[in-house]
Amino acid sequence: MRRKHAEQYTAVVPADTTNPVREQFKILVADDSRIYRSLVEKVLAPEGHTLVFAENGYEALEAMAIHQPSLLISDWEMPDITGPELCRKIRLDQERYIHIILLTSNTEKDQIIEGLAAGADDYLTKPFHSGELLARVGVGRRVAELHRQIHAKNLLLEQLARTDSLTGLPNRRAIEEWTMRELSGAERHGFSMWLAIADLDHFKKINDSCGHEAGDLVLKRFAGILKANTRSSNMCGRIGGEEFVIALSHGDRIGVETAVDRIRRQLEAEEFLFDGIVVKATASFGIAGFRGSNAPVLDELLRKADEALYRAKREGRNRLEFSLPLLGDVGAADGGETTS
Ligand code: GH3
Ligand code: MG
Ligand code: MG
Ligand code: MG
Repeated sequence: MRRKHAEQYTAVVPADTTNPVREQFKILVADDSRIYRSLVEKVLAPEGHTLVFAENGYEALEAMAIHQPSLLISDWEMPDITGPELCRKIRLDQERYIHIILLTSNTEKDQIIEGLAAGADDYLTKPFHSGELLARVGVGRRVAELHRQIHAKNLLLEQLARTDSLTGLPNRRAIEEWTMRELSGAERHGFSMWLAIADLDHFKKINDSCGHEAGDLVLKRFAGILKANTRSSNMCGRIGGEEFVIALSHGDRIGVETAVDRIRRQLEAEEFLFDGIVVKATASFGIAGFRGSNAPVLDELLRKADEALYRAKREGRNRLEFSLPLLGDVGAADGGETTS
């Protein structure tokens, strides 16, 4: 019933298409007075704002969830909950910040203080002056735009904090977060989880003979191979200088061996031309896995993979070695032989 009302009073005013920022600026007007709703509409609609209307507090909360407006203009007295109560509910629940202007017929300072303490950012007294409403909405827009910019920058920073700047691959932190989640999923749902550490062979030599930039190019090319070979259910990343990780879920040992060896062969087939000289690069891989209950901590899986990697280096490089048996009570039944 309430939903029907919310829709009935939702007047989406055509936005100014030449101004994308303004187009996105949604204003929710909550007022039980039809007269005041249309007065606000008359002032704001010509400005090109997108307006949504609610005629009580609960309709306003519903419209907030559906339309996610940037600004709320709320009446103080409404039949179900008051404007300050609405503010308090919004400030409790909302992750996104919304700028709130309270409309009140009461000019008592105590009431204004109460409204601001409840979470309102601004207030206007009824009957309002249309120029003042426009000006205060303008302030709200500036604040909302700052919030939007901060939010976008935070998202970017979060992304950068999890990305290796040279290769664009997930970094150690991102790998740790992903694999820890995946390990607990593997424990709960009984699927296997594998971790391969890849380490470029004699990489120092490439740096020493061709220069650091050439080394960087090899790292980027290898990252490209890893990306191209990573299915959506898996993950790869760079954990250190010339060390990378490939995390694979759900596969069996043969499948993992096939997938990792494909990566090994693709790098082996690459030719790098530095100062007219063809340079080749290879990598060694150490693989450890888990299957069963009581998942290991990530460090334990990494340590096992590292042991296998050292075996691959000792055995001649450009190869892969498994740490067997797998960790976990089901994985232990998977046999103890090593493959290369
Ligand atoms: P091994 O086969 O035993 O792994 O030999 P390696 O030479 O690859 O191993 P080592 O650990 O001796 O050398 C790793 C080198 O990786 C040394 C370091 O300068 C280089 N390295 C680490 N990070 C970067 C990077 O970001 N760019 C470049 N170009 N080189 C890097
Ligand atoms: Mg009212
Ligand atoms: Mg290394
Ligand atoms: Mg190396």
